[in-house]
Amino acid sequence: MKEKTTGWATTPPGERCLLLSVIRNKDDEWPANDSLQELARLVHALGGTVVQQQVLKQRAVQSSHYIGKGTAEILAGVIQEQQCDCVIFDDEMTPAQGRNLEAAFNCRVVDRTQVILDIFARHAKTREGILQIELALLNYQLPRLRRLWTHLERQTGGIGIRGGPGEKQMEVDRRRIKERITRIQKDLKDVRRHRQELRRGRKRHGWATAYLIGYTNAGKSTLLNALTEADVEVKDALFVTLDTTVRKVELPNQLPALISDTVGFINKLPHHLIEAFRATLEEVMEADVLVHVVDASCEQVEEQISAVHRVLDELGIGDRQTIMAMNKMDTPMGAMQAERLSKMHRLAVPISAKTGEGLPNLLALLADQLRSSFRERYLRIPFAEAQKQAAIHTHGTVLEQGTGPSGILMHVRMQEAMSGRYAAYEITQTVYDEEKSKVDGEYNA
Ligand SMILES: Nc1nc2c(ncn2[C@@H]2O[C@H](COP(=O)(O)OP(=O)(O)OP(=O)(O)O)[C@@H](O)[C@H]2O)c(=O)[nH]1
Ligand SMILES: [Mg+2]
Repeated sequence: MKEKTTGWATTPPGERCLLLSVIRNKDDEWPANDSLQELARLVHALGGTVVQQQVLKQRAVQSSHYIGKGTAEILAGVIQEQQCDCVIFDDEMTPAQGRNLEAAFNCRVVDRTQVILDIFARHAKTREGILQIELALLNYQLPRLRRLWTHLERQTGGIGIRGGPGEKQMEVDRRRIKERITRIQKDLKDVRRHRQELRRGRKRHGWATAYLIGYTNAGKSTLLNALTEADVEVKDALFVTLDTTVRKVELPNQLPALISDTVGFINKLPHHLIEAFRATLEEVMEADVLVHVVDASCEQVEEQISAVHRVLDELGIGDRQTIMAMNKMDTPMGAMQAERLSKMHRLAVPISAKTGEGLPNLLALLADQLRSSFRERYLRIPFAEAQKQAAIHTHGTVLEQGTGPSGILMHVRMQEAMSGRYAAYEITQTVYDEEKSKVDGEYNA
C-alpha cells in the first residue's frame, strides 16, 4: 500500500545522514549505542541513508553548541568528507543550539524528535491523526522558525522562497502558524466530540474495553488481527499504526468486550507528540484493562518495557493494573525471554500473535480482569420510578428482572463507574432473594 504523506515531513528521502549521540559519562555508552541503532531504524523508515553513527563523550553540557566547539570542528571535517546532507542528534536540543550547529557544520541539523515527528507525518491517515500530527509539528517548529528560514535560504531555488526572509517575513510566518494552530485546535475539538459520543454509546451498552498498548513494532496490530476480524496493517517498521481501531472480541465468559489497537510508544517519545495525541491516549486511559504487548524477541526488551512505563507515568496512569502479553514466543530469543519475564510479573502470559500460541491463556486472563472491573448488583426500583428501567438496560447488562412487593427487582452487571448512580437502589442479595420469593413466578431471565 502506498503511504499517504501529509506533506509536512522535512526529511527528504535519500539524504545522507550522520547520527550522533552525546553522553555525559561512560556508563551511558551501551544504552546510547542501542538508542542510536533505533534512531538508524527511524531514519531508514524515512528513506534516509545512515553514513555513520557515533557516540560522543562530552563531560560538561555545552550550552551554545550542545557539543564542544573543538569537537564540532572535527565533525565538520567528517561531514564534508562523507558528503553528509544532514546530522541527526539522538536527543532534543534547543532551537539556538541547532542554529549554531548548522552554521558550524554547514548542513542541516535535526534531532530525534524531528525524525519521529516526520514518521508520524508520513503515516497519519485519519483526519484526527493528520490534525494531531500537524499540531505537534507546528508547535515544534514555532520556536525554530529562524533556523528553518536560514536552511531554506541556503537551498538554491525551487521551493518558492522569494528574496531573503527578513524579520518581517518571519513575523508573518509566526502569526500564520499561530493562526493555524488555533484553527486545528478548534477542528480537533469537533472530531473529538464525535469520538467521545461514540465512546459514551459503547459504555452505555455495557461494553467492557481493553486496549493494546506497547512499544512500537511489538506486535499490537498482529495481535488485534489474531484476536478479532480486524484487518489492520502489519509491518516490520516503526510507527505503522497511528490511529485507533476498535473491534469486538469473543471472551470465554461472553462478557461483551471491545479491544483496541493504538499508536505505539518509543523511548524518548517527544513531549509535543504526547500532548498532541492526548485525546487518543485519553481513550487508553479510560479503558477497563490495558494489555501491554511486549516484543520478547528483542534484546532491549527491558528498556522497552521501562520506556512504555515512562509514557504511562507521563499520562498519569502508571499505576494501572496491566496484563503483560510477552509476544513473539515463536522465536528462540522470544521463547526464552517471554518465559523469564512472565515469571517476573503477576499478570503475564507468553504468547505468539503470529502462531496463535498462548492466545487462549491471554483471553482467559483478559476475561478475568474485565469481570473484576464490572460488578454484579441487586437493585430495587420503586414502582413510582419504573421509567428508570430503560436507562439501566442501556447502562449495564440485566441478568434477571422481575416484580417484588415494593418495586421492580433487577440483577445487573455494570461497570464500577456506571453503577454509582444507582447506589440508592442497591439492596443485598439476601434481600433480593427474599423479595423475589414473596412473589410467585414471573421471573424472566
Ligand atoms: N516472529 C513473530 N513476529 C511477530 C509476532 N507478532 C508480530 N510480529 C511481527 O512484528 C512486526 C511488527 O508487528 P505489528 O503488529 O505491525 O506491530 P505494532 O506493535 O502494531 O507496531 P506499530 O504499529 O508500528 O507500533 C511485524 O513484522 C510482525 O509480523 C510474533 O508473535 N512472532
Ligand atoms: Mg500497529
